[in-house]
Amino acid sequence: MMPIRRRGWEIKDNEATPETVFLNRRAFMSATGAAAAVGGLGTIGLGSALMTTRPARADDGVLPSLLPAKRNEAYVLDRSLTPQKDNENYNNFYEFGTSKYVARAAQELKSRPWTVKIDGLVAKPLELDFDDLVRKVALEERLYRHRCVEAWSMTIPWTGFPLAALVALANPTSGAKYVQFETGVQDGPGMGGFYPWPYTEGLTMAEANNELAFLAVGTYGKVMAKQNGAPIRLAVPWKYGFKSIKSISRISFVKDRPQTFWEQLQSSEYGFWANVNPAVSHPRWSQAQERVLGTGKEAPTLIYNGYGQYVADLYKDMKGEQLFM
Ligand SMILES: Nc1nc2c(c(=O)[nH]1)N[C@H]1C(S)=C(S)[C@@H](COP(=O)(O)O)O[C@H]1N2
Ligand SMILES: [Mo]
Repeated sequence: MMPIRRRGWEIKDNEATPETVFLNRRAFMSATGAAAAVGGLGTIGLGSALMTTRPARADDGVLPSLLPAKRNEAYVLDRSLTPQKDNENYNNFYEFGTSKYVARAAQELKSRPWTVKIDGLVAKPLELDFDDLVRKVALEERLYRHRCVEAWSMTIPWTGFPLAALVALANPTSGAKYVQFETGVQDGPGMGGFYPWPYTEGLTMAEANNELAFLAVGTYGKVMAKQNGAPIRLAVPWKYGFKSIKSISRISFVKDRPQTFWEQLQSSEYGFWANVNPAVSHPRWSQAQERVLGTGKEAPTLIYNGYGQYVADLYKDMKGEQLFM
């Protein structure tokens, strides 16, 4: 049940989803019938017919006219991009179910019209219409690695803009020490049970202003597929994937460190910092290696997922914190 190393695509899906395994055990332990919340496990495979690249949809708004955005060549990779079909057909989006095959279910997400509410410790709370927001910022493409805490990885061409640009728009007061993100998915078919919905995440102000922190609105030069977190999601590539919250509808500037979705579920396994580190094992598996999706191969995991030159300084005075969990 607790594989230390897993091999490519040979493994069964229910072994490839440690986050699910944890939740499933909780469900079995629960006397309240919450097992229904992980009912998706029983249907693995049924929803797995591949979603193919979609044409622009009627509800895509202004974004298609701004794409493709120019690639920012500063962010280089040492591996090839994950095939788009893998990126769009092997997802974590618990609001739509615990299986990896939620692409079809996620098409129910109503991603337009969409507003991002900005509140908390700011000069003036804002409600930004998604179309207005993407017109206001300078979109660019960045190639980033993505490392899930479950020991698999992808390499993704995102289109979006630096989170720092949104922080500047928000104009937080000096009392703001953290940024909290909340997902706008209110009634996904996977929601219910013991999960602390809505999905929330958080960063320090310094992390949010780091040049790597990115708000993505597109992938592979196109409008982002719904299963990847349309219309706007975070990409913080030096942290485990669960920090990169999807379908954001609220960003709050706060004084105290926010409690995140995963922290509330199991803080000893999925903490606030969640920086990638091959030397710090998850309590139930090693983080030394990763399955590089689309290749059938494993590769060594890198400290800060290879982004130490950008982010290591953020943590140099935080020795007492659980930075890698
Ligand atoms: N709202 C929301 N955001 C989420 C998740 C989720 O279940 N709900 N899963 C996270 C996890 S665990 C990962 S690995 C990535 C997966 O993103 P992808 O499916 O686009 O590869 O999204 C993250 N963001
Ligand atoms: Mo993940």
